[in-house]
Amino acid sequence: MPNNKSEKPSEKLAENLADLKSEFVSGIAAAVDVAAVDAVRISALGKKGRISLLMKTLGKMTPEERSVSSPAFNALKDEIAAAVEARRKALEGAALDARLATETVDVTLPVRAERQGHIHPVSQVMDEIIAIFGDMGFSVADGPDIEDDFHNFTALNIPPEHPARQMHDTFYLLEDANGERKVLRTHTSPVQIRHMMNNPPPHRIIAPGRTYRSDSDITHTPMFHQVEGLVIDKATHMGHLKGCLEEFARAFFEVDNLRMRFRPSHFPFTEPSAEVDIGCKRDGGELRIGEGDDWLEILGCGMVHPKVLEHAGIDSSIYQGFAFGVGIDRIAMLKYGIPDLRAFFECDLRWLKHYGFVPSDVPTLAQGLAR
Ligand code: 2NL
Repeated sequence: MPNNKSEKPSEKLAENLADLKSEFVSGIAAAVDVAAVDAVRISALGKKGRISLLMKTLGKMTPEERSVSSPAFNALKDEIAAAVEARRKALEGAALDARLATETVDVTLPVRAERQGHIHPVSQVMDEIIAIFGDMGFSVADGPDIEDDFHNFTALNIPPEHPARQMHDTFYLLEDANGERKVLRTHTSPVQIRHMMNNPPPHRIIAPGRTYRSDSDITHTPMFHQVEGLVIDKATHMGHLKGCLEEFARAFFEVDNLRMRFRPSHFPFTEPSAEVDIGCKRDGGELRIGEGDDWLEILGCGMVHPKVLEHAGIDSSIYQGFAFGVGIDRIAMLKYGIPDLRAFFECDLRWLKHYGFVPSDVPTLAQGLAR
């Protein structure tokens, strides 16, 4: 660097500061990370940094010298501080971009097998039942879990003194402002009552859903699942009921020549009423559906009681029909060999992985209900 005596002191100062500046600027430009930028900052602006030391010389200068040096030093200090800040920002931005690049998720990739969720057997069986009855021309109806006394009991010809109404069977809510006590529906029949009241006949519906009874032991849970079916038309008879339920049971249990029998029974909402058994064989702990000469009860059914039709606003001198009710949890256990009902509602992922179904295998009659 030329430094001859002909130079004025101010020129010499300017040249020295320019050298210092270019030294720091190239140091800052060469810094590859935030730590390196910080090292340059400390060497320039830290307590013992070169620029800080220059600032300290101002005190020993004459006022004339200081009036030239002070603005020059401050300008240098500001420029270096700004350059440090700019480089730090750039490096931090680049570091963030690099980190984000390593963390990108390609949402279009297929699900990893070990991360795949499973369809609960209850959901699977509901979908199977909907597929079977859908194929027979039934629609799916739904309604509230919290019901009033009329839709859950009275409309179904269940008299006030009937044991099913009593405290130990039904979950009652607290009295509302009108003194009315709502209930958690004890069956999905109220869905069908509502459907009949809100739509003109004929009717061909199923009502799957959650139901509630105050009952808890190895074969009962306080919340369980049911599907009910209802067919109402001018000439619907017991033969239609038998054909419909035979078709259902054969499709559901996937046994072509399933033996079935209809045993006389009693329900307040049907007359006549029957319980339906299917043929099975019990050898040891194993149950084989469609073989042997044993019987297994799977559902209840009957011709809808005229009083129920009248409660639902249907003229029972013109219309008649049948209804049935199936416990979904129980037939899921039977079909898929699941031993313990209570495990259904424990949300154990290992259980679900074992007994659950692959979401993409949607049940259809054409492709087989479950794979
Ligand atoms: C059973 C028995 C049954 C019905 C449910 C029904 C519904 C209406 C009118 C008449 Cl709206 N009946 N449902 C009929 C007979 C039996 O369920 O054992 N379920 C698990």
